[in-house]
Amino acid sequence: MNKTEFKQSFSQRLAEKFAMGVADASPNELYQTLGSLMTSTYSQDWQQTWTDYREAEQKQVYYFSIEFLPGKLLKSNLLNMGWLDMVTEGLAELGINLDDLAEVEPDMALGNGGLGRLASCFMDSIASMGLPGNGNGIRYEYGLFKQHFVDNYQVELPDKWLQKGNLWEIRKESKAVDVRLGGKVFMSDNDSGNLIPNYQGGVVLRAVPYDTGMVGYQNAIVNTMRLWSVEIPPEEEENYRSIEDRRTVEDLTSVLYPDDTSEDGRKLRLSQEYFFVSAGVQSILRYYKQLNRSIDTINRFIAIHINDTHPAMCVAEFMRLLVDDEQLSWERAWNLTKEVMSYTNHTIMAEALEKWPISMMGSVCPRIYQIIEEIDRRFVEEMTGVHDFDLIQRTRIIQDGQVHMAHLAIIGSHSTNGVAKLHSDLLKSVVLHDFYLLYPTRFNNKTNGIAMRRWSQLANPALSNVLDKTIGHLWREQPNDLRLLLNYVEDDRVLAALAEAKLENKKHLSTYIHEHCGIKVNPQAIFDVQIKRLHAYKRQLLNLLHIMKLYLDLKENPDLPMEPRVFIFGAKAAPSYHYAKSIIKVINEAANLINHDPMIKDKLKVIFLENYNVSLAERIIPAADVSEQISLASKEASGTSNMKLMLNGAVTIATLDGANIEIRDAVGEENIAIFGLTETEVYQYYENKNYSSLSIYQDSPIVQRVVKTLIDGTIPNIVAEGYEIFDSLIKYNDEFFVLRDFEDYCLAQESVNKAYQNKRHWSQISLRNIAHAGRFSSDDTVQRYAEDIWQIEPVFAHKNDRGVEHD
Ligand code: F55
Repeated sequence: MNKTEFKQSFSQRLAEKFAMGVADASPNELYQTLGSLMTSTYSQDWQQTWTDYREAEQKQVYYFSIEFLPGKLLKSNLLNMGWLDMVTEGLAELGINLDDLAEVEPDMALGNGGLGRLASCFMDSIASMGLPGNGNGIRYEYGLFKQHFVDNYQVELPDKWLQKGNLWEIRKESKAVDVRLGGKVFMSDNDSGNLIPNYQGGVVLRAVPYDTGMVGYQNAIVNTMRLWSVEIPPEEEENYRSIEDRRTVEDLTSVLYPDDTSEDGRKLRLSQEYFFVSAGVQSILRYYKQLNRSIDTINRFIAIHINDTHPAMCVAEFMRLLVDDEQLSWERAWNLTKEVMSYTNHTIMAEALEKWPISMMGSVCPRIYQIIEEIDRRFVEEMTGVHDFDLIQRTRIIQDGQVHMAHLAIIGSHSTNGVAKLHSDLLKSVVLHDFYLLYPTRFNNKTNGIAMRRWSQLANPALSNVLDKTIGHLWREQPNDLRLLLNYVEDDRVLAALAEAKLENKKHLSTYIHEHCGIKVNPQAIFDVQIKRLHAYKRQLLNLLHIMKLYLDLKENPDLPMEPRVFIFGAKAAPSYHYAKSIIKVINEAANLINHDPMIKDKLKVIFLENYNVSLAERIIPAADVSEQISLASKEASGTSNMKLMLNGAVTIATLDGANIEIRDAVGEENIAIFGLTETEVYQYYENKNYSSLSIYQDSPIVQRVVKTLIDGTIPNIVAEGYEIFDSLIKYNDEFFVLRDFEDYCLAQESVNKAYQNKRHWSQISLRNIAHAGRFSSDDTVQRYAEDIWQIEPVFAHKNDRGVEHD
């Protein structure tokens, strides 16, 4: 389609859908029109992709994730369709600004943070690499809560993202499957002497899939993200007369759990897990059976990926279908299951390792529980005599009345991976060490990556232009080409152009800040950014304490030589995470104090932006000068905002944690500010039990001075919160070593301050960060999953083998 044709089709579609001309239509009507033109166009490729995969009988991967966080789809689909420029110009000629339409689209926020966003980056990359892969998840009626600040406290509001409909999804009623929940199960022999389950009681619910096209980057591939929604089967209507009965069903796919570490043990969450696992696995098997292949070869056609432990019941559900329905022997079914399944671990925080009481699992999915018991029994039997008793007891699935989901995922799969080098090493040496002894070859690393297209081309057109002019446009397809930038590290024109693009982005963000917080910030100041979920281990508190130090220093000496700084936060706290919410309150009150102190002028500003989400990330990241990656070493599995910020030219202040280490290796010591304890030092403290935050506090006047601001009235309106945080640091011995790292952090901050004084030098550091960011492309990450774990190939490769051309 060319621009003229587009304009014509667009006006025609608008007339058909809304009986209107451009002049009368609202942004929403224009958005709906454009969206419908897009979906009807890529639908042909979508259908063709399905057909190609089926006809080529290609091995496909199904990425099971209880969260997906795609954000807005309009512009990324336009980009991937190859339509972005044409549509931007065409609409402009019709007097329409594409960005106004993009504003209308609600963020699709079916995830909490890093894990969900990673799943969506992978969906984009899998399609863009032409790999046969599908997402499988839950279509939550309400996404992650919307965050408001009232009296500087976080308040949560529901995210009714489907209110105006969702034009990207297709409801596929004909692909629905039934999922059984609750009741009891008894095994008995059937006529041919096979054991079969007899179910009594419980409910049968309908899982209806809503498919969203995952448009590959200009390659005519459209993969599928399938999200399941619960319904009452029409034939069961009479059993659900009361509103209450109906609500129990509807609740199942109603809300995303807003907690990103600890499971609060609710039965509903476990039911959600089984619901999307069962629906997904059943629909995969139904598809496979259409191929008319022996069930014994299913491992050559299907791979199932378990994204964190939430879908770990895939192991048992797959066994159930092979053993109960397909009548395979346990041994045959078990070997196939292990070959099909693979698992990614995303955390080392002990409290986030999922466990379910056996009574609860027995009541939600009794047959699954039986199967897990049998897997556990056979595991113990197989290991007995080979490994020592204690090791077996520590690694078995069922322990102390609980089902350990990570154990199920590891035992029932052929691959367990971590998400950054350090994290994968810690899995082997500490967190999952016992399993490493049992299955050394199952463990591997897959460092996370990011969808370069969204986080550079879409989010940062100013930088993209400079890159095109400097190194050509091949980096858009081959992010490793960004290295060509290194040839310009001494080129003043390029350095100035990069600085100019950054300033432009900072001006845009300043406008947004002014509109949303009523605060004027100076775009020439250092924009220092920490954007991630609010968690004690991520140490937003460390950032705050340093800000308070700067504030006190400035109060003492208003002429302190210091580059003006704007500290920008974006973070949601889980609604039940009291401590994290206190940190938000305290940062907000400190911000209020500092921003309105006439002595401080514009040397220091603190901005906490409300409702951090994917769209806000796309505004903040291109404007960042400094990237705060300051988790306690060993606690952040990888981090991915670190990669996004680096790609956009921000300089990282980091501990040696997660993927920060790989960023340091990529850019070199001189282009990153590293500080703090190493993971080894942290573990030494644990071993020797000799950390004392109190002695640090007593020995360091500066630590004392800063920490006291929490309780001495310096920051107004935080009596309870101030004491709570003060106590966490002093009385409860500072679990995340904030005080231990404080002075080193201040030194790192000072080195950043110094470096910024020399603008040319700063631009050079920034350039080197951009130049080395290509290695964190999720295209490469999924390629490694495809080769090492899933054993899948791009559809083109397969077709070429058979001499079929792809158009
Ligand atoms: C969500 C729900 C539960 Cl119950 C547990 C965890 C989560 C979750 O969102 N975890 C999460 O985001 N983990 C993060 O995964 C990222 C992608 O691998 C990592 O970069 C990050 O370090 C890790 O914290």
